[in-house]
Amino acid sequence: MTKKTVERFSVEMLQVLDEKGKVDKKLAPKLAEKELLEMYRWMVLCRLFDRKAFSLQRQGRIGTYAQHEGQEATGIGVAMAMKKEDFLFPSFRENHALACRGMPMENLFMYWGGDERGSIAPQGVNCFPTSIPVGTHMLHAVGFSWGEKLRKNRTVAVTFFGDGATSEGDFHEAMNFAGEFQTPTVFVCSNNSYAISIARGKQTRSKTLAQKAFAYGFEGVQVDGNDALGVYAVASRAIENARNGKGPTMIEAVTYRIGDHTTSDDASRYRPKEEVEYWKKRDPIDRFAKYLHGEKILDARAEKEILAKATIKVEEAVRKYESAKPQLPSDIFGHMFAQAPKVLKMQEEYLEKLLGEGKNAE
Ligand SMILES: Cc1ncc(C[n+]2csc(CCOP(=O)(O)OP(=O)(O)O)c2C)c(N)n1
Repeated sequence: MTKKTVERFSVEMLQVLDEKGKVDKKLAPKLAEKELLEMYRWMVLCRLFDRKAFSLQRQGRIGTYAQHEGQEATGIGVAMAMKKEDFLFPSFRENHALACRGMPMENLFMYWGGDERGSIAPQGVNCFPTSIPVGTHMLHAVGFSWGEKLRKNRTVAVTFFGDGATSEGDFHEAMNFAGEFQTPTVFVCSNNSYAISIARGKQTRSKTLAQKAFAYGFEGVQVDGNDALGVYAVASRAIENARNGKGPTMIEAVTYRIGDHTTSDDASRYRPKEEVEYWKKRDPIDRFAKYLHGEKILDARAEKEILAKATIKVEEAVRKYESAKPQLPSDIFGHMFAQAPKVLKMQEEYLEKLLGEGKNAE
């Protein structure tokens, strides 16, 4: 009888910028000053967008909203590593990545305001709609990227999902297919420590989430998800590998959701205050600002100016969202099927009739 080890794996964790904003120059990606400032601007803008959306929800001006505060480095680090031709398949916490990829912020407000037209990406903005069902969109990303591979296009599909999504069957089907068919897919798990009230430790006995990739035959890496430079570095490598026929990668970005799960949650009922405080000290934007200050790329005046400009942009998006014409029944029914099933057609006609008669559709 013989006994031998047939497989071993190890998971690397990358951090380029530490909690104090100190950079590891050997690991830092090559980014010009202009690009670093761009990264900072996007993170600031997205944080303002997020806080505004929360406030609009509290005033009844949009519906339920999922905040991404604390996760900006993951969203922006990945989005900036993508090329224009690549496609984004977001979950519901990726307003940062969507905005950075060119989705107008008024569209995002529209979407969260219950207006389906918000999901329509302008021509040339390669973003699939936000997925509320947990994990289903990973399969779309894999199918899409497989198609691109068969067509010999060099497009990469990047999909975001949470730690909780790794417990879904769809995640495993998507990962298995991607591994077997070596699709150009990058799986980005924003491990923000909770799936609503279920802590990461209760989700799976796996030491890391990244290691799940090894079971499907490809690489899984961990990165400090609050370190925009680290995220950018691992995402760039994964995306270029996918583009060059080297197959998929799974990135586990270790981060934290500072806010509630959504505006209909109260995280204080299941999370200790000290834990939130611990993560607030690891804020991705503060850390990046410290780094930029140290490098003399940013000063207090420029910081103020960036904040002021971002405020104007967000307010302008709110104005556009709130001044848009109300949607028509065809906007509500028109986006799922090329040919609507009979039952949907009947519902649309019924709604049109009621509205025509000036009655409340309820
Ligand atoms: C298929 C499916 N099951 C359940 C839900 C309800 N649900 C919404 S968000 C969520 C938790 C998701 O957690 P995670 O994947 O960690 O993402 P996060 O919310 O932390 O970003 C659940 C169970 C859903 N939307 N879709």
